[in-house]
Amino acid sequence: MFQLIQQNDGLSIGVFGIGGCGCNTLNSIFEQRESEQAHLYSVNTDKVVLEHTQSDEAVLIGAELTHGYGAGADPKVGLQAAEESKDQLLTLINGCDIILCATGLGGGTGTGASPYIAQLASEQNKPVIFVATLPFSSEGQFRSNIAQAGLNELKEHANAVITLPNDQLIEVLGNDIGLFDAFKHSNQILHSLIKSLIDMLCYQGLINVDLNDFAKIMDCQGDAVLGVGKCNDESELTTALDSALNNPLVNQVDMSSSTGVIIQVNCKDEISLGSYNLITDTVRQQVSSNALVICGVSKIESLSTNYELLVIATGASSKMVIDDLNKDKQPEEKEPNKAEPETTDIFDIPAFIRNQAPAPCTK
Ligand SMILES: Nc1nc2c(ncn2[C@@H]2O[C@H](COP(=O)(O)OP(=O)(O)OP(=O)(O)O)[C@@H](O)[C@H]2O)c(=O)[nH]1
Ligand SMILES: [Mg+2]
Repeated sequence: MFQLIQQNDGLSIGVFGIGGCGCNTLNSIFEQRESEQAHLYSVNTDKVVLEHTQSDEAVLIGAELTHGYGAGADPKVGLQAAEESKDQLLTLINGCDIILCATGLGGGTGTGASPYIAQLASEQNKPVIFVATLPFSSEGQFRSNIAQAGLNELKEHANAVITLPNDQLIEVLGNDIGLFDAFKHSNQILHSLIKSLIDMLCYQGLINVDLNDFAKIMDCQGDAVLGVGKCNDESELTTALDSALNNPLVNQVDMSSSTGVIIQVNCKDEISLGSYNLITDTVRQQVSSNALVICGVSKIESLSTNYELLVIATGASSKMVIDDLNKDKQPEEKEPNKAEPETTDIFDIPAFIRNQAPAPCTK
C-alpha cells in the first residue's frame, strides 16, 4: 500500500523512457511538455541514442558492461546494465511521487531493464505505470518470446502495464503507411496516455483526483485499461468515451472484471451535469458492480480540444495475449490513414532498425 500524500501541489512525476522505443516516445513528450511537475528521464544502454534523446536527465545504464553500445537484444544484458546503475536509478525514483514509463518490449534494454526499474519503484512504495509496445510478428518469434517473458515479469512489479501491439498498427493504419510514420503514430499514443495522466495528477480539479485516489486504484491487482478520448462538442462525448475504451491500437482488456476505475473529465470550459452523469454511468455499467469508481473533473484552458476523457480501469483480466497476435491474420481491407508526409531525421528511425546498420565507431 502506498503512503498517503496530503495534496498534489508539489507532486513530482517521473517519466522514464527506457530503451530505444522509450527514448523515441520521450522525444515526442519533451517537445510538447506543458507541466513542470513532470521530469523526463531517458534510460538506455545505447550512448548514441541517449545523445539524441531530449530529456531532463540521460542515464547511461551499464556503461562498464556494454560500453555504451546497447544490449544487443539480450534482456539479461539489459537487466545487468540496470543493476550496475542501481544507485543512479534509485536516486531518480526516490525524487518522484509517481513513475510513468514508456518502453518497447522485444529488445535487450527495454525488456531487461524495465522489470528491474518497476521492482525498484515498487520497493520504494511508488506507484509505477508502464506503457509498452509489443513487437511486430514480422520481427520473428525470438523477439516475440523475449517480449512475452518481459511482459510477464513487468506485470509482477508494475501497478499497471498498458500494451500497444505493433501489429495493430498495420491493422489500423493499413499496410501502405510508411514504417516511420506508423511508429510516430504509435509513439504519439504512448505520449497521449502519459500526458493525460500527468494532466490529471497535476491540475487541481473541480472534483479532484489526487495521488491517494490514484494509488488506491493502482493497488487493484490485475490487468489495466487506460484510454483517452477527445472531442470538441458535448454531443460527441459518448463517441469520445467509446474511443477511450476501444482504442484499436491498445491491447483490449475485458473491463467487466475491473475492480477499480478512474474517470477523469478535462474540459476547457464546463460540462453539463447530464453529460457528466452519462459518462460516469456508462463506465460504471461496464465494470464489476463492486468496483471502486473515482471521478474527477478539471478545467484546463490549454487543452487542444474542448473535452478530454481519461479512463483507467484496473484489476481486470486480459483477453488477448501476445501469442494471439502472432497467429496468421488477414488484415482487413481498410483505407489506410494518409499520414502527412514529414521529413525523417535519422533519429526518427527506430533504433532497432537503425542499429542493423554499422554503428559509428568511436571506441
Ligand atoms: N511503436 C514503436 N515501437 C518501437 C519503436 N522502436 C522500437 N520499437 C519496438 O520495440 C522493440 C524493442 O526495440 P528497442 O526499443 O529499439 O530495443 P531496446 O530496448 O533499445 O533494446 P536493445 O537495443 O537490444 O538494447 C522492437 O522490437 C520494436 O518492436 C518505436 O519508436 N515505436
Ligand atoms: Mg536499443
